[in-house]
Order: sequence, then structure tokens, then C-alpha cells
Amino acid sequence: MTESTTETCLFCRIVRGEIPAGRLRESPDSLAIADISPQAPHHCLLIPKRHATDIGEFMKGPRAAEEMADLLAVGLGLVAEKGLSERGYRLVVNTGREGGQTVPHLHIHLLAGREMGWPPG
Ligand code: D5M
Repeated sequence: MTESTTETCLFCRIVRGEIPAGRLRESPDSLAIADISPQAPHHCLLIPKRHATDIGEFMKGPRAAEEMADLLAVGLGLVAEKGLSERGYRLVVNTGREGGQTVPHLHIHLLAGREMGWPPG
């Protein structure tokens, strides 16, 4: 799915402001929100505004590299704002069923504020 937006997608609806969310940072291409079910003291979602089901679909877009760089820049802006780089943080992209993805709109988890285990569950 590579449409720029969808009527029913949860994250498209958050991007459009139809569903409330803790909006933390925004650019023309990207939105960062607080995760509704935080798995760490800091848990944000970096969401591209263009709808794509997962990273594979997203990267087929004509501006994908630019959009991905912007998404990461929004995330790094939060890292700087919250002072997370000294202790460290984790970026995660769950993809597909076995990858643990539950919302079919690409998003990057930004987790920080506690010791992380490896491998992830
Ligand atoms: O991650 C999907 C994530 O999306 C999961 O951590 C919960 C979060 N989520 C679900 N609904 C909302 C709303 N309404 N606001 C904020 N965060 C939300 P995945 O990698 O797909 O499992």
C-alpha cells in the first residue's frame, strides 16, 4: 500500500488530527508522538505522514530517502531535547507479523530511560 493517506489507518488519522495524540515534534513529512502504551520511561513513535504499510513499501516512494532522513532528524531532535544520548536509546522498526508489528503504517519506536535487553523478545 503506497497511498499518501488512508481513511481508516490509525496513524493517518492521528496525522490528520482526527484522533488525539501526544504530539511531540512535527515537520512537513513527519510526526513524533508519545506511545500510548510506553515500554520505557521515554517511548515515542516516529511516524512518516505518507502512508505506507511497512518499511519495504515506504522505501519505494520517490522521495523515500529524503523522507526517511527527515523522520530520523525528527527523532534525533527529540533525543537532543530530552538529553538521551549520554545514557543511550534504541530505535526499533517492527515489521510484519513475526516482527511484532501491530499498526500497519510504518513507524520507528524511540525507547530510552532504562537498561535494554538483547535479544529483544
Ligand atoms: O507498534 C504500534 C505502537 O503503537 C504500540 O507501541 C502502541 C502504539 N499505539 C497504538 N495506538 C496508539 C495511539 N492511539 N496513540 C499512540 N500510540 C499508539 P507496533 O510496532 O506496530 O507493534
